[in-house]
Amino acid sequence: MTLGELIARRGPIKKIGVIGMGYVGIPAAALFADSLVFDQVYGFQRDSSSSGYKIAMLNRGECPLKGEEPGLEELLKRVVAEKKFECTPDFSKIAEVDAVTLSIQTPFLSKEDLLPDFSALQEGLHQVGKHMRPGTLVVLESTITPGTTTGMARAILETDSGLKAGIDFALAHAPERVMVGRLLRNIREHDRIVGGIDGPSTERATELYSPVLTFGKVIPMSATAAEVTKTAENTFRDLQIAAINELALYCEAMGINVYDVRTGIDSLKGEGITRALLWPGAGVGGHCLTKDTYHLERGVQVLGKERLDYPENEPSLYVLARHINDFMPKHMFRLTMDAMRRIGLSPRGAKIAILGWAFLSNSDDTRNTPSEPFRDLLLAQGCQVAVHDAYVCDYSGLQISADIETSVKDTDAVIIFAGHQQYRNLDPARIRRLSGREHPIIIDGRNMADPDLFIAQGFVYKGIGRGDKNGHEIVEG
Ligand code: SAJ
Repeated sequence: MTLGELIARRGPIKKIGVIGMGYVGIPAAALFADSLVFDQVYGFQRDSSSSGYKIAMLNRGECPLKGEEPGLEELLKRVVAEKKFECTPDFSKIAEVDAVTLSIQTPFLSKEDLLPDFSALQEGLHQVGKHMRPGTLVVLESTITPGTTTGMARAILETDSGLKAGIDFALAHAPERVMVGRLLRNIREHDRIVGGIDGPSTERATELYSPVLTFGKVIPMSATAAEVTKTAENTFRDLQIAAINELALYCEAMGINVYDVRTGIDSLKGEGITRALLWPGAGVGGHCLTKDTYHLERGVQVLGKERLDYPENEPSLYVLARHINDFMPKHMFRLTMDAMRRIGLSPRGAKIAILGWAFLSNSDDTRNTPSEPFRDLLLAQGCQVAVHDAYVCDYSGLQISADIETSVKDTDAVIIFAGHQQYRNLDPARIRRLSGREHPIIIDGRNMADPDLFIAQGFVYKGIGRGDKNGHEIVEG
């Protein structure tokens, strides 16, 4: 019997399992459960010390995710009340489902070697292999190195189940594309990349995801193409940011304003001739853009090393882009040191206020924040550092103030690192008074300050891409 016949004998997908009750799995399970097409959804969650609490919470219809997720808690309450969704640590129930998805995080073991930690995902795959029945559809939603679905995942599932992918069960990759704060909307409205290891797998996965899409549509392709799509969509965003960051560095060196140049370039409109200009800044954080380039790079090494034709002795453009973005906090540090030299201030003992610890504007998300390497460079010079961020409550071992005036009081330099809205209208005269300095320093990493207003108040100003202002005369009192 072919896989197609096995699936036809099993009939339409009615019972679904979602493994991993995190910011991807919970909304996915709730939306499957809310669909009239499906009868029952199990949310599988390990009863671990760190996450086991979610099981009881979810079964009460409560959402364990922090931060606002419009509509999610009401949706959970409804599907729990209708008994269409149940969270359970009993993975043997995988034997009951027609389709099971794995939404398990794949962090990097360490920033240095950039190797992904697939251990949690592998544990989930072992559970599926152990319990799944013939004819089941298995879908990986986690961000994975290209080659993982047809490689490691397939191997674990086949070994543990004794079944063969593409013959006894369907296997696909459908990468998540959700952003916190808009989880439900993203799943419903974004197009869904669905990549099976073969035609029947792609078709079965399309049957699973189509009912939850509203504006979005399914884009079918191979599993490996789906893995490359996900990692490359973030690689390209990182590349676009690196491109404008490099232009900002050039403009500083040439004494011009990168934002004038950006406006000029962006004026080139019309089909096919526009340019993808993003915004220069103090650095790139988060857990998507800082990692997915390295997933893609490893994928091409795993899948295409012998066949890859590439300019000899040239580094990957994408990895170079990563290095440029990771250089920006160091550039912010050099701008700070330059400003100190202008007023003969020694870094040792200098008091610095970093405004913004989150990696994203108006967010509390601190994952891989570029503020941290900047802070470390200052500490290595003997600076005293205070951190302000009204969105971030705690960060291991760091004192964070939510009050700007406290943060900038009696400081030599104010460094804008995040583009939080409240940093857009800082009052130069007030900041100067609070600093108690004749010539306080301001380093603008997110184009939040008007250089002329601060310079007029006697500040030493430096801004990313502001080659037109960074060498300004210092205005005496
Ligand atoms: N950044 C810049 N300049 C820019 C844009 C961003 O320096 O022009 C910096 C931000 O300050 C931040 C980092 O890059 O430190 C990442 O910003 P981001 O807007 O890309 O936010 P992320 O990391 O949350 O990216 C997510 C990704 N979504 C998924 O992986 C599902 C990404 O694909 C989305 O494009 C992005 O959200 C988005 O557009 O919101």
